[in-house]
Amino acid sequence: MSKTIIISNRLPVKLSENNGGYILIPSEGGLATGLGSVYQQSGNIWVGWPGLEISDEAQQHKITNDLDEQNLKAVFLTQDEINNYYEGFSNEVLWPVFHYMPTYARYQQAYWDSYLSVNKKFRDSVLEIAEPGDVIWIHDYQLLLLPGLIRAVLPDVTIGFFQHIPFPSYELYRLIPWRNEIMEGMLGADLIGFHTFDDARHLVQSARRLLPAVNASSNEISYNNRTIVVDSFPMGIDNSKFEALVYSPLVKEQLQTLDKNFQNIKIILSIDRLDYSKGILQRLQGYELFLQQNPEDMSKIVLYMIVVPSRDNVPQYKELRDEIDKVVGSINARYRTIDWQPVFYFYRSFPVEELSALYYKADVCLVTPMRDGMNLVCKEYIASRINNDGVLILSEMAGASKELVDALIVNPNNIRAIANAIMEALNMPKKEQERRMRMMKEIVSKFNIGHWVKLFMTKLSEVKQMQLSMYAKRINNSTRQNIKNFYAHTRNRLIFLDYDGTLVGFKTNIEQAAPDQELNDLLKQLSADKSNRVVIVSGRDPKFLERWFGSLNIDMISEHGAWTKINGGEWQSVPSLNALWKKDIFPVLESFTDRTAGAFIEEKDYSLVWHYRKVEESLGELRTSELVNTLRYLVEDKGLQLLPGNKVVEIKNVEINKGKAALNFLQDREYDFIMAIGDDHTDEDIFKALPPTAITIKVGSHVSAARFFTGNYLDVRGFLKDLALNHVDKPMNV
Ligand code: GDG
Repeated sequence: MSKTIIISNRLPVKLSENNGGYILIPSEGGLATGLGSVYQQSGNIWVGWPGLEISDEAQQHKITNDLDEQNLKAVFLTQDEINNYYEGFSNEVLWPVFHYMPTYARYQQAYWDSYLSVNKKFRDSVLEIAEPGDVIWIHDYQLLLLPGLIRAVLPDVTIGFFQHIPFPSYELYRLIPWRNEIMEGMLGADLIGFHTFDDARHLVQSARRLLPAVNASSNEISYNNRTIVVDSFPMGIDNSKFEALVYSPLVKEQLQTLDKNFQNIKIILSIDRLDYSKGILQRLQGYELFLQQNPEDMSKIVLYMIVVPSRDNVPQYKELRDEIDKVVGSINARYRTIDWQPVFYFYRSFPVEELSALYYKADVCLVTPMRDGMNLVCKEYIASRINNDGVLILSEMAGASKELVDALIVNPNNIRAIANAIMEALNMPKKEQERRMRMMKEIVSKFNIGHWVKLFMTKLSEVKQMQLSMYAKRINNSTRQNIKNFYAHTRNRLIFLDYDGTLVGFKTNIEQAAPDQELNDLLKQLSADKSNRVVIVSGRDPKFLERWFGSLNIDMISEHGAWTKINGGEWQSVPSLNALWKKDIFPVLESFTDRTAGAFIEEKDYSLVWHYRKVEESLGELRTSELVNTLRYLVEDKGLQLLPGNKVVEIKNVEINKGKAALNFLQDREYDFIMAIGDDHTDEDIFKALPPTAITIKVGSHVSAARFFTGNYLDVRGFLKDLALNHVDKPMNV
């Protein structure tokens, strides 16, 4: 039976030394709770690092057995790996760049080497248990290479990947020296999830710009003959746990102390791990500005600030900690009175009951990261507000701001805006607090952690289904064999072959797409068979086709059907075509070409083509959509057709159509084998025009009227070679 394997850098338990041995302490984190329902089911498993270096083999063995009972599997890491893969590449390269702080990044080769080798270590551990029908869900930036590494060994396995931190825009991502390897690793997944749509959009754009083999439309990427879906799945919390905590005796006790210590004082709460992405210093500045601007409010409020220690052996973190100490010290020194101090600062972690009491007690929660994938603290605050009061001030740079729109949203760099938001929060009428809090609670409770897991898993299985339905059309070995057998038993064959993208790859320079020796030999071989009538159907002009195929025994359709050449005769054009319209359209294309470096116009007898294959991608797309809008009405008035294609926009007479041209070939003879292969949407006209028994094959995409599809021009060549060899196994119908 198939199983689900969850993989993350850390297991949902932590090893802790205890009397010379070890004990396992369960994690209280939201992810562990949410995925508990998945990995604890019999047969399923969670793979990860247990959080401590264990070098002794006997200990490793014992821990492995203990973990096994809880459906957990450890990947043991050495201190060197922890330093280079985890602290190094993950936290000193990926973390700063993905949080838009590239100046903190240290691109060291040793970090990368270790990152690659540890990802391989995780792969090997997974391969010990994974089987082809399994569902694998990989988490976060420490394991970006893992989807690709597993895919290389188990090509059909289902892989989901979720990244908990932001994915930056291309301009940031491209800074990483190993950006292509990382992108290829991620694209090993079937479904890639982020907290926000912006992150998803950034990944799709980086993939398109970095990997030439990537084709992408909205949130679908087609790469290496697979379709990968990229989507947003905003993660939630275990809201009922936080609601229930407020009623627990331990929390009640904490509340009594807080009530006693902060009588008639409003608490502004701030909780973060020590990190430069959290905007802690700017928050303090905002608070200080508020104090300066509202001296009458002093002594009625405090900032209760918890910073949880993290990575403070790393110089940048140590500096940040020292800086926070200094700023807090300075604010307290400047504004404190004999019975009041403005900032209560704690540099340590707290038991969850104390957090719960603080969430319940705080009048305002101040969450202003410079960048945050989601931020769960703000959701925990909302869940703990059982009386529906309190105000959340939230940075627009946190993923959570996309959902919690009823918070007071601030730009964390805008110190004045933070000060003003504090002012607004402290003075907000109860009714307004309640209105906002109720709306936010609805979201936090509906989109909770269980819902998140369900949404992701459901989508993952839908993506797999979608891929399978594509595979039904993909030319697999058995379809290929059937077509070969059919071919071998027929004697009157008509074969339509598109040229660019079907028989040769896509070239930046259109003149470069000349046929090579292999293709020439193949076409010669195919056309030498007396049973075959081979027709090249292209958008190219007659001159180009004549130059490269004129000497072969093949027929040709050029300019998408405007011209035809049969049995080595003269080129014939479709009767009554006119090209007078070109003089009106040409100047429009020219004005776009003048504004767009790299663009050029190709003039054919009965069509004009605006090419942008050499233009910077996004600019090319922008100009094309402008061009299409500009020409739309002009083209209709003149009875023309506008055809956006692969890095081109073509304008031609409506009567010209590859399908119509192809049908002419069917009139003079009876064929027992008809086949058409093409890659762009002008070929769709042929696929639709041919009888349903024809073998129609789309190259590079499954969205087509064709019956089958195949990956790229190399697959087409291999397939045609196979046919030409004409090997017969057994007769079969296709
Ligand atoms: C990544 C992304 C994304 C904090 N202090 C204490 C404590 N906490 C708990 C909070 C909360 C969690 O830590 C912090 O929440 P984050 O949202 O920052 O989560 P991370 O795992 O650090 O970060 C982030 C998240 O993944 C989920 O995808 O939201 O953007 O960076 O749950 O309650 N818990 C206890 N004592 C503390 O002192 N017990």
